[in-house]
Amino acid sequence: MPVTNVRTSSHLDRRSFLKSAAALAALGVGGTPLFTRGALAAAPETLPLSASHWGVFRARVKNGRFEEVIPWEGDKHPSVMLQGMRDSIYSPTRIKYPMVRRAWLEKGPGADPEGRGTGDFVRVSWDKALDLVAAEMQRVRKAHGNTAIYGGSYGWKSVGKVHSCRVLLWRMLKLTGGFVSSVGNYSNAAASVILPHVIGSAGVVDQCTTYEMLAKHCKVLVMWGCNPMNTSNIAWMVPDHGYMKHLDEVKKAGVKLICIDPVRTETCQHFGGEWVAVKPQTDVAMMLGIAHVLYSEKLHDEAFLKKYATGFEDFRKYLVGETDGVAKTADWAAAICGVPADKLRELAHTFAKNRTMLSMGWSTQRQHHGEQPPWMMVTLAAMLGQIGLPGGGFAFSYHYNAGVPSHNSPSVPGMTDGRGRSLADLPPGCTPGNTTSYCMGDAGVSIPVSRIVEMLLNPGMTIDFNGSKVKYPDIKMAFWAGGNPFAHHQDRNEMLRAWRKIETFVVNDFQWTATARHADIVLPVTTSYERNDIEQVGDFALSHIVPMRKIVEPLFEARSDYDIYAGICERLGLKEQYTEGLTEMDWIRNFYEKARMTARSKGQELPVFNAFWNSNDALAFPLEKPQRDYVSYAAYRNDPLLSALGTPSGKIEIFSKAIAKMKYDDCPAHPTWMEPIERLDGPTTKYPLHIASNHPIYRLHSQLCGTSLREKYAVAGREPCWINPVDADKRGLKDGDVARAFNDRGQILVGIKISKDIRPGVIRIDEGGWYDPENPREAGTLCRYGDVNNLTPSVATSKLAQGTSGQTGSCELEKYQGTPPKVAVFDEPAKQASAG
Ligand SMILES: Nc1nc2c(c(=O)[nH]1)N[C@H]1C(S)=C(S)[C@@H](COP(=O)(O)OP(=O)(O)OC[C@H]3O[C@@H](n4cnc5c(=O)[nH]c(N)nc54)[C@H](O)[C@@H]3O)O[C@H]1N2
Ligand SMILES: Nc1nc2c(c(=O)[nH]1)N[C@H]1C(S)=C(S)[C@@H](COP(=O)(O)OP(=O)(O)OC[C@H]3O[C@@H](n4cnc5c(=O)[nH]c(N)nc54)[C@H](O)[C@@H]3O)O[C@H]1N2
Ligand SMILES: [Mo]
Repeated sequence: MPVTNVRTSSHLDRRSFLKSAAALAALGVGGTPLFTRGALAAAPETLPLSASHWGVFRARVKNGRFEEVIPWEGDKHPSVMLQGMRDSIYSPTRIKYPMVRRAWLEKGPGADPEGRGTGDFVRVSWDKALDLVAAEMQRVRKAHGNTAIYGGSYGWKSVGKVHSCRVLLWRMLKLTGGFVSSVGNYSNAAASVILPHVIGSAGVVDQCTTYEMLAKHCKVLVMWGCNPMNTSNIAWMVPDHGYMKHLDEVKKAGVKLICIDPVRTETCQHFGGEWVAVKPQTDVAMMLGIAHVLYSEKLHDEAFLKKYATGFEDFRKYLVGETDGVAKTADWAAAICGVPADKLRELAHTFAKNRTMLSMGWSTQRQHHGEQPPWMMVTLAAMLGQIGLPGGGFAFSYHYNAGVPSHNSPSVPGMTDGRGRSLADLPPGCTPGNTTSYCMGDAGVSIPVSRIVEMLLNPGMTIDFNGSKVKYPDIKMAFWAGGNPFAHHQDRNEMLRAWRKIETFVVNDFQWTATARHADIVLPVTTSYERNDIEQVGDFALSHIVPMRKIVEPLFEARSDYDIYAGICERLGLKEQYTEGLTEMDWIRNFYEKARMTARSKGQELPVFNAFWNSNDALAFPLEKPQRDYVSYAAYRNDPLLSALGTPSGKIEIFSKAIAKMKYDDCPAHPTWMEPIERLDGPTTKYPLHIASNHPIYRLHSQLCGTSLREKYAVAGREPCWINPVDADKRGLKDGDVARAFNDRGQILVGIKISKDIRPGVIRIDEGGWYDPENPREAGTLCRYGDVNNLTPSVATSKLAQGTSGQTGSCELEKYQGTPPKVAVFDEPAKQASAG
């Protein structure tokens, strides 16, 4: 998920900035001071500008009500998701008041934990709610210490540097004593832990060779489980949607697109790409088959491997079967991955003969043994020998807005932890294994983020993690802001059992997600449309700084996360330390002024704050040639000594001595095919259908599920389940049917959508559907709407990364007999409706 540190090879000095700024000014598209054209001509008060994960937009406001979303003029490919935003302000699932679960309120912390999710809440005043939270934090800390409070609070909170709610929560929890934190993410945990061992950097947050360079030099672009036309709709900051124009340039240039994916994706369809419908979770076997063809036909680049990589010889022995007696031939691979051996041979020849870019998304590493696909991809690219050449090599972030060139802009800082230490969304230094107290929530413990349920179920247990050990603390209280664990975490029923061990669960949100419904104390927060803020546009493009202007006044009793934590700190005598005496606008101004100073050191003169804020427009930054011509790993290729990689050997590590030393049974020292716990046609797999729990087209995870956008995709009022006609026929299923998807972990209802764009044996149920338990007290109860994480396993990728395996899992489907139960999760909870 979060991409905040974009790395490019070159930084511009002042002179080159001035030169290019002058050139841009001559073209009338930039200059000093920096404003987008026509900025001041906008009518600020009628169409306030703001920004979201779905893009920059203007709001038409009438009588204090947000009536219409108008995509920003600078966004040439606005996301359809923008049209769902308004509903999240006004929907029946809006949390209106502070609420406390009745049993908790009447009988105290830990009472009737099975009753969570039943909706029996009591409305309380803000004063009472904040008193309860502050007192409970003190009680828990006094009785059990700081390590009894979990504040990892993972999730895709709203954009904005000031109201970044997870950071604000950490600031409060650190100031008041400390907490158990988390490292890593659900997005790319496996890749971002393995790749530093292999290429010396996290890979997933590195800029890619620009699309412009691909259009010029690349002949074959392989989208390996990679679908930018869906997943680049959003960004961790604000999406620029620049990828669309660039993708079209690549298409016009005649680059051949090959999509290796169980789904014929939007990207594949748009390009008229060739679809290779691999069996999910078998990509490593498929790549080994291709590697074997390259090796046995001497198509691999020995000189490159010698000069730029280490350990090929160890890998070679495995490839040809000297170590385990199994040659990883195309025929061997075909039997596993379902792609015919001739096709694998053809792919090997195509890759070797043409300038080829291998571009992998992140689904393949969000699987059991998810460390292996990215490692094998780098190995395959190293054998092809094109790494560092324009248009060739490998990439891990084209699906995530990379490849759009980075503008020359200053970064806008965010909140600190109250002791002056930066609290970036993803603290750059907080890589797994970093045991400084700063990364550990100041309580001395931090866990790999997706291990939360394992931690709750096993206090005191020690696990391996990338060469270090983590001992699980005993958690009594958890605080969540800006995430939806009852959507994002796997194996919902196991999770429900684990949650019963928590005595107090506090949730800040603006909507009644399943997480809020399972809380003990629910605090209603403002949406980002009800407050002011500031943000940058384009996680990689970094093209603008955008004022986020308040659109409407807060609804009901909603308060900002900032005000909520200030209120808690006030009760513990720490309000001044928390707020530093600053208001919302003070913080925005401060962050802008810091960016202005950084810009000045680059020779840019930004407008004064008031001019920026009142312009009601985004501030544009120049784009320069070195960034437009960026080629990843060119510096390494040109000078492997001066630009050595950050690995122990300074080279690409196909064999890692560091990993060998760890002696993990589930992560050997070179890329290896290992059977996942479950897979399509796997030797011990019980259920016949693989579940692709992809990222949704019309949502950001669970966000916007409770809006009218649902009408665009829901089938029979449920989350859609894509299925191939062959599999539907076998089960007597028709388009629009309600079906029950089930396995030993859980059961959900889904709406059937028959499509030839999905491989036989695979169904697609996107992650993020709202969990709607029929009987919340009963383990294994039916989810009426279709939260796919009732079916997925919670197994970790391996001891190395301890990442989520959300894209692993298999199930069976059957037509639902009788009248399906009504979906209730999008209704207002009864108690709130009757309150006040
Ligand atoms: N099976 C399966 N599971 C997956 C995945 C998968 O591919 N397959 N993908 C995983 C990935 S990559 C990710 S990143 C996670 C995503 O998981 P999450 O990031 O937890 O999902 P979101 O739905 O974005 O949840 C964000 C929540 O924050 C709330 N929120 C927004 N703004 C604010 C604010 O200002 N203040 C407060 N207090 N709350 C706010 C929203 O209302 C919403 O409830 O899911 C993971 N789960
Ligand atoms: N619209 C939208 N965009 C998003 C998000 C969202 O929720 N909605 N979430 C954002 C976040 S937080 C993240 S982390 C990224 C996630 O980005 P990704 O992880 O790349 O996205 P996914 O949709 O999970 O998977 C991408 C493709 O991989 C394919 N795939 C699944 N399993 C396999 C397999 O075993 N082998 C192969 N070869 N292909 C496979 C899927 O069919 C899909 O086409 O997306 C981001 N972008
Ligand atoms: Mo993610």
